Amino acid sequence: MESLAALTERALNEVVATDDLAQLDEVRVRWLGKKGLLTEQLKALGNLPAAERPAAGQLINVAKARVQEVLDQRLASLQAALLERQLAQGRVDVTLGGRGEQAGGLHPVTRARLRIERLFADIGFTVAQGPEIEDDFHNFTALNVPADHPARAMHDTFYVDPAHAGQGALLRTHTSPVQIRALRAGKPPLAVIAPGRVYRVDSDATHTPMFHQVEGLLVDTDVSFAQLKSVLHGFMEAFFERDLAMRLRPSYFPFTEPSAEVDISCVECGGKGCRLCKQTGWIEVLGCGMVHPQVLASCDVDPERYTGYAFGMGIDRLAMLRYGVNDLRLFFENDLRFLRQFRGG
Ligand code: 2NL
Repeated sequence: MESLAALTERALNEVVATDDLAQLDEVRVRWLGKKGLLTEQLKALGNLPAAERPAAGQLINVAKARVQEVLDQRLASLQAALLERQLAQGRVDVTLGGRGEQAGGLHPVTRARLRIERLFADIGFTVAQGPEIEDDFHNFTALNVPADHPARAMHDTFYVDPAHAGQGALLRTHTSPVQIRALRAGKPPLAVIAPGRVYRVDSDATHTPMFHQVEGLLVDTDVSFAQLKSVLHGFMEAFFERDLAMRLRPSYFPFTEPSAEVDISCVECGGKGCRLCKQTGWIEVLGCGMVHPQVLASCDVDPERYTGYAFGMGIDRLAMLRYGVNDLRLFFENDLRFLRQFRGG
């Protein structure tokens, strides 16, 4: 009869000679399976005198463990090789064109942003961009937000190093720092809009920790609140492609004085009252005001000579209103059944 050592040798040779997972599994079953050749050895122990069984059984178990170990190693290396091959075959040519009806489209938030950019570019604004990781000066101090203002606290602002909340690098909470940079880098007259991602510690049915905002800033001599109101009204009617009523309510922002919140007549019911406008007939769409003299001074602009207006609005919200999306979270789930409805845009 073949010795245990010879059997083990044969099993190991078979394992090492396999070159795919199916073969390896056949080898495993042949040697270690329920009726495997090494397993059968254990069953044959009954033929031995009782005194010899424990020692002989232990040798067989050691042999089985050795074969199992080499088998596991082979399994790992065959799996790794298979993955390599699959990755090499699956390489995609990202330069290939789209395929007709399967082509993608722009995300509705992107569509809304591009629409806003185009409408303001049409009346002479330039589009500015800036870093999403900001410092305290550009995000808060230059905007006349005092050091003890609640917006700076941990519960509103994401700090890059949470162990030092309230100091150091932060994720911008609005796109105003882009305009601060633009104003400090250039000289009035200046008209910029700054669209982009902003971050706040806030997450529920109507707030996502990252959202999209666009802010506008115009600085020149003799800028009036009436100009601000007229530009915003023109923008809203162009964005929604319809006549709209607009009203301003007094409000407060540290960076503007006076400040106002702006409502438009409800885009769903036209002002009669519905669920969207909570029966008020009005929808709040933005905040605005005349740039605070302190903000101009922080940008080395003489507040005696220059005046300006500024405004800020949420792109996600405007996209919801324009495209009739009733749940903010749909914009962030990237469910293809939702996104495909915006194909071709
Ligand atoms: C809102 C309100 C607002 C501004 C943003 C601003 C920027 C500079 C100077 C002065 Cl550089 N103001 N931005 C002004 C008023 C309101 O946003 O509700 N945003 C979603």
